[in-house]
Amino acid sequence: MALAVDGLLSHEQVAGYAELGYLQLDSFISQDWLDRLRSASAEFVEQSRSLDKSTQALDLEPSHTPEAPRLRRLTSPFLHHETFREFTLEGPPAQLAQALLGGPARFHHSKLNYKWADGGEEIKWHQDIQFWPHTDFTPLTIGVYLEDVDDAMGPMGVMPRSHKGPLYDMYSDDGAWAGSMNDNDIASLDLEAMAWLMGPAGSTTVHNCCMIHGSVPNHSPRPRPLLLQTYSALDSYPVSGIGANGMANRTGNIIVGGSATQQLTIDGRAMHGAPDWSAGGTPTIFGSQHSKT
Ligand SMILES: O=C(O)CCC(=O)C(=O)O
Repeated sequence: MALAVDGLLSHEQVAGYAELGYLQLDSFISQDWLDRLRSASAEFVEQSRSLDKSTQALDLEPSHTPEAPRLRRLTSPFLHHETFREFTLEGPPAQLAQALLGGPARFHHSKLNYKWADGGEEIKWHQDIQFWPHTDFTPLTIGVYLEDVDDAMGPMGVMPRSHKGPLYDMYSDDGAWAGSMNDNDIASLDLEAMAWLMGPAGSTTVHNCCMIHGSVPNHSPRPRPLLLQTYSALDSYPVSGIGANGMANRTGNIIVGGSATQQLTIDGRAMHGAPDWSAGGTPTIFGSQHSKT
């Protein structure tokens, strides 16, 4: 069943997102949702007390201890807690994605970046699309601050209009994947133009997959939990064999607000692709062509 998306955003907001590549919506999430999300998040902080090293789900800072937990990230929260699943696949971010993408959306992945107090790490300038290329540039990430965030807490910064610019190489000189832009490319940016996205708890950000963005360390005494979830248009598909797409195809690739059509457009040419055979095995062309005779 299609989710209700009408009236969620004004035409100006949708046009602003297209032009600038980002949106900021102050206090967009209700108190009820915030209470539920914080309570779910607190369960993982408690769980982390029994860990002395990171797991697939929980990424811990090196100085983490049971007495003083320091979490970097909860990976794929939607897989680990019903509240996160409902929020991401049926709640406000799923509706917002549909409002911006003009219909049902394809969920890709989610994460909860904690950026802990007193030194939570910086996230260097980067673009997302190189981490998980798609067949178009519709993917967008919706971030929800679970606490009030001010400029001492390492809010996310985005470079307006950079989603229309170059796609940077994020490998280092020795050929290793760096996951961030190199110093020469960063030197070419006007960092003064960066928009810092902050606001009261429940404030929500949207950034396009080609946007240059990142965040500075959190030197405040308060953690800065930011719940991020990525969606693309229904007819946009993750390209296999690159970056996070293999993992995301196993756990994400879930359609919100509609069902699969197998329509896609590559290099301007539209087609109706075959069904997804990943679960049940691939039929041969003989089976497909002669099964009805
Ligand atoms: O947490 C942040 O400030 C930015 C998050 C981000 O860009 C990422 O995790 O890819």
